[in-house]
Amino acid sequence: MRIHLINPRNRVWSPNVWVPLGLLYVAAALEQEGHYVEIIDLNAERLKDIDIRRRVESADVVGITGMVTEFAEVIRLVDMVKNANDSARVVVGGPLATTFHRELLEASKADFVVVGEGERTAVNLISAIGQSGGFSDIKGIAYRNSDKIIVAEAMEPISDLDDIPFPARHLINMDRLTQNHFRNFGLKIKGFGDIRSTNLVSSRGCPYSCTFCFKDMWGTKWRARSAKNIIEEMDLLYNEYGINGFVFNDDTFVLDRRRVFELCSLIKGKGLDVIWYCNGRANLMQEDLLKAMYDAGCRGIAYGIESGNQQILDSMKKSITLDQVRDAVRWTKEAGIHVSGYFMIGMLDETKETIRDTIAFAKELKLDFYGFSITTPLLGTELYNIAEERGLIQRENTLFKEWSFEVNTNLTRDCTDDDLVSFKNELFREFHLKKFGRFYIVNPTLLRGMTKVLLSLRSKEEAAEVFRKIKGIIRSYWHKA
Ligand code: B12
Ligand code: SF4
Repeated sequence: MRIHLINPRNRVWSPNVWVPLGLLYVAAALEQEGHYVEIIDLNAERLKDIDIRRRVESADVVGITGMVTEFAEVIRLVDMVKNANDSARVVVGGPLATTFHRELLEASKADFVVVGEGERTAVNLISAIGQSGGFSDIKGIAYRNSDKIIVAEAMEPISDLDDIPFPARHLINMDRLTQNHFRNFGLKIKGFGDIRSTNLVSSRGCPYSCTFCFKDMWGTKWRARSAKNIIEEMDLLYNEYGINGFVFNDDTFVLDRRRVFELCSLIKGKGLDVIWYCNGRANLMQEDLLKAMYDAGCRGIAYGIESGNQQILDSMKKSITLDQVRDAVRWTKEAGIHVSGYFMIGMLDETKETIRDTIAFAKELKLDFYGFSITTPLLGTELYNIAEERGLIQRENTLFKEWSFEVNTNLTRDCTDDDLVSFKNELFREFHLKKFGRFYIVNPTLLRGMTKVLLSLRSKEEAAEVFRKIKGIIRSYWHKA
């Protein structure tokens, strides 16, 4: 079968590029079964619609991935594919499909939706499509049967992640998708200069229960690749693609400290001259672990700190304390590792006072990089369910284009939408513009990136999205709380 997989274009204003790992894992599984697979990565290639149509004309099956923010774009792509090639079966997968499987089938001409983990389900589904039918036994899919939408039983998770082939990176132009992620926002850290970096994922799932987090994708059981399997992939990327920087996009990279220690000693043992970045978790960090990570090239750790108020942290079931955050940040800095912290404002039941606690805590921590978001309840999360019970959800979920920069649903006790935006702007000014302001004006990397973004705009809508983003940054200077 000829299978063409599409990664929709997202965040048109961002010069950052990420390898579409989900599609490449699915592609590798399909290639293993002898299928012909092509990747159409609209983030890297920025194709015009006419070229997309041409690229799907010869496909037997077209697969499309996406996140919740891409609902409208995925529907548009499904229709475009069907118009260009009405004999192709269209399958949508990824976090969007996992969240909105019914809505996608209702709103588009998609033939199938793959819910959850994709490798095995895609192989079974494509094989059934090739044999023209017999879909009722296939787990993990949703589809239309006459006027009814059938949602099959869930597919069991793959028990040993070492068994799945590495992402099919040979199908994409890795040069286009390799950049120095470490230089973002003008971070000038020794050793971050001459880096060609890429993203990878070493585990799936997370045992924690943060109420705002979408867990339907990977569930609560943590499944990890072995350290040996990860080093094999790093070695391949280092030797075949000249990659010397790695961004681990795992939700909980550090959950098993023995695995991290083993990976660190394998990196050193192999003599890989690399640096890497991962997500940490304040309650899981220890000084000896951080030292070993630094010795093996770890130069950045991101923490989801979320709030500076313990009651708010507890109410979101974050399972960390403010003191654990203080310790983790101090130890990480002492180990010589760059610390990023991500915060949320406008959580359920927040008040102006609790937001002020977050601002004060953020100041106290003196981080190297800060990220702030306005809380958005995501369909499929506990937070969304509580907000819905309380009658707080007002807007159509499928219309979300961009999260966390504006108020989608006000969950607070005493803040207006305008208050929240003002807080966000204040935080942006205080923690971002003051520190990185010059980066926005004179940085050649940014200028190059923005030129690339502007040259690649395909429509008035995309231009409007970039303009809205730039306007938002400029307004942040003046908009006071
Ligand atoms: C890295 C990352 C990003 C990166 C890059 C994304 C990328 N393409 O790599 C960036 C920074 C851009 C990003 C942005 C956002 N992200 Co994000 N991100 C992630 C993260 C941490 C890892 C993604 C990854 O590589 N996963 C590993 C691969 C293997 O998994 P996968 O892509 O899901 O693919 C598997 C299946 O989904 C399926 N599959 C996928 N596609 C297809 C297609 C077909 C045809 C088939 C059959 C199967 C299939 O098979 C794959 C293999 O099993 C995930 C969390 C996570 N652990 O997955 C969140 C996650 C995907 N992000 C999320 C969110 C909410 C966002 C934002 C909306 C956040 C925001 N505040 O703005 C934005 C949206 C941006 C936009 N405008 O569209 C949510 C998505 C929720 C949802 N229901 O859609 C997640 C799940 C985090 C969470 N737990 O809440 N993100
Ligand atoms: S926010 Fe992080 S720690 Fe919390 S449930 Fe989600 S992945 Fe796990």
